[in-house]
Amino acid sequence: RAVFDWADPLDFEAQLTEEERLVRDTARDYAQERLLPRVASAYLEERFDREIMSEMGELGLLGPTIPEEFGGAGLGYVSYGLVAREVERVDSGYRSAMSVQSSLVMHPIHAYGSEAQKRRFLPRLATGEIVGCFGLTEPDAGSDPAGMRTRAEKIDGGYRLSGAKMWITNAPIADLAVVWAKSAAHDNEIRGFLVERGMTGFSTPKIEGKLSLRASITGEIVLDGVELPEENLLPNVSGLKGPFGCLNRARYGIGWGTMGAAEACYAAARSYTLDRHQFGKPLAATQLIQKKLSDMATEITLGLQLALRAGRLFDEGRLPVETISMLKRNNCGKALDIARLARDMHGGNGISSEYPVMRHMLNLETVNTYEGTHDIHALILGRAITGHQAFF
Ligand code: TGC
Ligand code: FAD
Repeated sequence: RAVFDWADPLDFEAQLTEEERLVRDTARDYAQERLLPRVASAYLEERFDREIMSEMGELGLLGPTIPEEFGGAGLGYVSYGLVAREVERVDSGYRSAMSVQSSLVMHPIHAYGSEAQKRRFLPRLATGEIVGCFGLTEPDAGSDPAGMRTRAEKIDGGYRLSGAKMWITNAPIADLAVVWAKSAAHDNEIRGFLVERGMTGFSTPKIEGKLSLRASITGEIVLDGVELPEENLLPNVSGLKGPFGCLNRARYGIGWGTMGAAEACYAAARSYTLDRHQFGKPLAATQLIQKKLSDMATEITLGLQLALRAGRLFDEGRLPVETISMLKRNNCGKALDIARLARDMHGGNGISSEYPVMRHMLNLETVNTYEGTHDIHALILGRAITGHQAFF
């Protein structure tokens, strides 16, 4: 009879193409050899090493779906997902840095930017020479971005931006910020603006004291009457569909990434409970522990199939955005449950930074919240299922 593989019960591996396996292996080798050794101290010291962006850029892990003529790798969305899974197997914060640059900065410039903007920014973002961030959330507008207060007013030759963005990944180290603002010159529609480091009135104070995602750097964006030229407006999109088009891609990547974090927790819990003896036998030889491992294995196996199917549909241009909500919501929620179980199964050792489980658990609290909270995605799905919106 066929042999059961505890790490791959449905032979996920066989469903990948040769190219996808190659991309996955590159990302896995990098993550395990270069990211894993630095993550525990980075987390404890609340530190993000800037050179990670250049290292990822060198390997083609930034903007992997962007066409090669703009410095990307021209890969499909399954490859992008596989990269997210390998990076988040180490830490959600590192995947965050990668997905903001790829989906939230390079994608809007590629999809909505002018030819000049694409040529000027994309190749340097792809190599990690410059770092970008994405400013949508504000102190008083999170789940409801339509309530944003940031404004753009028309001035001679360009725009003046005023407002503030909150909880922005990579902001303190960003050379470039994609900022969404209501533009008076465009009927108060939401428009995207490229704000560059050095522009007067633009600052990005770091948010200190996070108890989650500590190996990722987060900040505010302060826009104190920042004046920018007409050529820094993203010309080809207007309205909330602009930022949502970027979020679709980042949410999709999170659906994959969280499975990497869950797999790391599952593997750690299996190995720990096989080694650890209590009451004269391995913890793994008890019924309760086996039930927990079985639940983890089942949810990861299902979650990966969901991600892979979504990726195939994405590459065919047939992935509904509501299915992305299902993927993001399910896989984040399940990964968080798995991390909490794994933390518990490690007993007292589970709270130590020597084991990865509590770090993953704390990270996943953020991942469950950003890019649309768990409940917001239930409402997006609920609207699609019933035809009734229940946000307000
Ligand atoms: P609604 O009326 O639903 O839509 C307004 C317009 O947008 C269009 N649209 C979409 N377009 C593309 N993709 C999607 N997923 C879209 N969803 C909606 C829609 O067709 C409409 O277009 P038009 O032309 O008719 O005007 O808007 P609403 O205001 O009712 O939205 C409600 C809701 C809850 C769905 C939405 O606001 C939402 O998703 N809220 C969550 C906010 C969120 O996800 N924020 C994320 C901030 S960025 C972040 O967290 C980065 S973390 C990065 C990291 O570190 O990894
Ligand atoms: P709220 O919107 O105030 O939600 C609070 C609670 O109310 C949640 O449980 C929510 O589900 C619930 N709720 C809200 N509305 C409803 C409703 N209608 N019905 C029922 N329940 C509801 N944003 C960016 O723009 N760029 C970034 O790079 C970025 N990076 C981030 C990094 C980190 C570490 C964190 C923590 C956040 C980041 N965010 C970023 C912001 C993130 O997207 C928001 O935190 C998220 O969208 C939720 O918004 P909020 O925090 O204002 O919570």
